[in-house]
Amino acid sequence: MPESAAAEGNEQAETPFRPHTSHWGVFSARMVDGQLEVKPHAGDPDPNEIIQNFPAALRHRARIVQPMVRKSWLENGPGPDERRGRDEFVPVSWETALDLLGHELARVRDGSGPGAIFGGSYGWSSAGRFHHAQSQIHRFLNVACGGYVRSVTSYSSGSSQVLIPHIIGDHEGLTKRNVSWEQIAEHSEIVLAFGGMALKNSMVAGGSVSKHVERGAMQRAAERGCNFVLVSPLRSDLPDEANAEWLSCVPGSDTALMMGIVHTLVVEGRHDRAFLERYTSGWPIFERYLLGETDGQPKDAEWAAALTGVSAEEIVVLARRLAGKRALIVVSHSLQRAEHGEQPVWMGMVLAAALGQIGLPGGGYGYALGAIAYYGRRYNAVPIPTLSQGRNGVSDFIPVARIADMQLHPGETYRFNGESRTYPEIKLVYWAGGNPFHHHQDLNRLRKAFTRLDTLVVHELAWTATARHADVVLPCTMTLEREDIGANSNDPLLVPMHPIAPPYGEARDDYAIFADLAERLGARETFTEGRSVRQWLEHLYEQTRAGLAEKGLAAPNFNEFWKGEGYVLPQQPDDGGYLRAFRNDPAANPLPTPSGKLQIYSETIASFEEADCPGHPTWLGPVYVPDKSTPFVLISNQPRTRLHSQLDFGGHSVASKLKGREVATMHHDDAAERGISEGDIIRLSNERGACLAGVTLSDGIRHGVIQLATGAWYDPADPNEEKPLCVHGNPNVLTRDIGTSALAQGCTGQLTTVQVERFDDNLPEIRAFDPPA
Ligand SMILES: Nc1nc2c(c(=O)[nH]1)N[C@H]1C(S)=C(S)[C@@H](COP(=O)(O)OP(=O)(O)OC[C@H]3O[C@@H](n4cnc5c(=O)[nH]c(N)nc54)[C@H](O)[C@@H]3O)O[C@H]1N2
Ligand SMILES: Nc1nc2c(c(=O)[nH]1)N[C@H]1C(S)=C(S)[C@@H](COP(=O)(O)OP(=O)(O)OC[C@H]3O[C@@H](n4cnc5c(=O)[nH]c(N)nc54)[C@H](O)[C@@H]3O)O[C@H]1N2
Ligand SMILES: [Mo]
Repeated sequence: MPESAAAEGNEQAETPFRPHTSHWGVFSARMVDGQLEVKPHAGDPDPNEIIQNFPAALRHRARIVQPMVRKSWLENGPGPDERRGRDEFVPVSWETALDLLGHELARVRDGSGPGAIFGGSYGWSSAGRFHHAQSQIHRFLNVACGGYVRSVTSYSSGSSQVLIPHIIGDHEGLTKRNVSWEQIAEHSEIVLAFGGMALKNSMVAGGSVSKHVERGAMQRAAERGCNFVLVSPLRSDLPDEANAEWLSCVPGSDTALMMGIVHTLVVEGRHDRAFLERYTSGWPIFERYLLGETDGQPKDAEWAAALTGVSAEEIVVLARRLAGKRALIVVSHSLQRAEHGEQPVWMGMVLAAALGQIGLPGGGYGYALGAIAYYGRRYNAVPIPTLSQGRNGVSDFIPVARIADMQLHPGETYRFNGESRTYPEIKLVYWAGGNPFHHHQDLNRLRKAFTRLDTLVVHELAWTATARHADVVLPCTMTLEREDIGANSNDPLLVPMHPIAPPYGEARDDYAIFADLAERLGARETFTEGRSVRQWLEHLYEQTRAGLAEKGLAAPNFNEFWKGEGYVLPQQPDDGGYLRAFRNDPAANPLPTPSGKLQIYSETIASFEEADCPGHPTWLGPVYVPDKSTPFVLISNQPRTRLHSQLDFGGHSVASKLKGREVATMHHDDAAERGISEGDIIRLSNERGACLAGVTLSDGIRHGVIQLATGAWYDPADPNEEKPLCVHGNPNVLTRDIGTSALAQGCTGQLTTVQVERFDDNLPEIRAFDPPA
């Protein structure tokens, strides 16, 4: 056979790449000789390498092969049990697993009522509008069990979500329809970013993202002459392309720094009095506090310098540089994921208001810009497909990060957003699409909390620590093993997500699992509405198609859409959202706050009388103060090589580890003082627990600070101990399980204090990715 014919023959036999999407980007994939190949979407200017976790993950031994039931639960029935997370598992058939679980759900539902089921099931699960695990589990619990205790707010923005409606208005609008990357590229003169806008973070978007635009936008802005100033303990929180100045600050001190800047503006008469007068309420009360008239302490640059580690001179110069410019103040989510996390969010708004820039293109307050790729973009003009979740018959809820408190303190009261509430008595917890052993703080406490239940059910694609602590473990498909529609309300590309590989082992779709369970609870028809998966996709697609048709736009039918590479939806104008409208005409477009203005003082919040969240931004003293036994501040931020804990066993994530462990960053000098060198294994510890990590040394981190990203799977050396050493590097064995304040009760996982030592003992084996024996 001539060579060219052979080549042709090969080409014909080649499996085509087919489109799919993920939280980390649109891509296409195919299987060749049992190996998965992925390549990023051709239209993406700056693809995210996290998609490279898929190939090794797809058939990894960490995947769950078949349904499993915990031995003691199987033998003794449901009930509180210390052995959760330490016990053996018994493989069972799907039939048996679903019979047992259907029976248990009926027992709890009929015996204690749906209010004894916690179905918050917080977590990012996978992209795909139909197989979205949270939508599936909530729909199932509503339809088949009469509802569930839910969770409100998120680990991402637990304090800002409660605070912002009191002081500005709609949280979603503030983050998603406000200052955009297009405006920054064109208009901003100075961008002051507290916590930065790290590209590692904005590479991710829940649902899908077809174009990663952040790097390019910062580069264009910098080339035009826009100045970026980064306030962070880590220099890498802005990309090289931003050409930023770096102000290294003490973690947790941003509120003081902002106050020092505003104080300088005020005493030098550089604040925008007309703006404050017209668009804000409560400034005079705050100004008295700022100037020290109420507490005897002026919040001046000298005062701020002592708290923040940024010199008074730098603070004064920065204040002068900001005044009169098209200035954008950015405050990252991370700042509010710490005790008193409400304060920097509120004070950031006050700083932006004092500069008078709120509502102008490229200026004002870009809260959370750069944290995720759905901020700073345009909204779609038509609805994206959404699965209806039905009606929840239970009104009770908890703030999401109070999950361990709920289980450890049933019947006790707590404060939340001005209310005194009571923790419910939960018997059964059901999780699909989240990993509390990733997201929650003080994991040794969480382990204890999970011993108190009758039953923990987990749907997972792999043996996470959460799955290991469950009584019933049901293996679910990975996104690549099913068909779906990918979309995000801030990304124009609607993606036909084709199945690339058959399900692993006996794994089934969450939908199929819930449908069979619903049958056992007498609700199959209501749950499935008689539709197959493909019929559901057609049904959901119709929402978007109808939206397009209504606008008189070409609206391909499902089959045409399915055959294509993705359909580009129309988007709304980049109009600055409600803050621009408010600025242009505050009488016609008041903010949905009690005063209709930006609330520098909030009577409502003041009336709650919470000592840890007074009526205006307040410096409540440093929280994360190193001492002799814990001399370092630990930053546990988002990981660069994966999304949270997802596919930690994938190739890209594993390649970033050192001797199989997560890598921490510390300053050269701090390391030298402790005899620690590049590439060593270190032990981080405090009163709550300890973990091992690899270490890399840098001068891009502040002295006295150590950084260890989240996401390494919890891997206890000896699970029978009360506070076992995590040998893999999960920082949540160290973080404290306490709310941001009585106002918001948000997650405080970002910061804590720790001891750091070189680890010279024999290195314990990593077993996080081995299935249980
Ligand atoms: N210390 C500290 N802790 C933190 C943070 C921090 O800054 N510091 N950040 C917090 C933040 S912002 C967040 S959002 C949380 C994130 O916490 P999570 O959202 O809980 O973390 P993920 O690892 O994304 O968990 C998703 C899980 O769903 C599984 N999954 C994926 N697809 C499917 C599916 O189709 N079906 C089912 N059943 N399961 C699926 C994955 O395997 C994974 O285990 O973590 C928080 N925790
Ligand atoms: N690659 C990747 N991207 C992600 C995620 C992921 O898991 N992986 N998770 C996504 C999710 S769910 C969310 S909510 C967002 C989270 O967005 P963020 O919460 O903003 O992200 P983090 O990486 O936790 O923190 C950003 C930076 O804040 C800095 N920082 C920490 N404490 C302080 C402080 O007190 N002061 C100052 N000035 N800076 C501080 C840290 O150096 C850190 O790198 O990220 C999203 N993007
Ligand atoms: Mo998040």
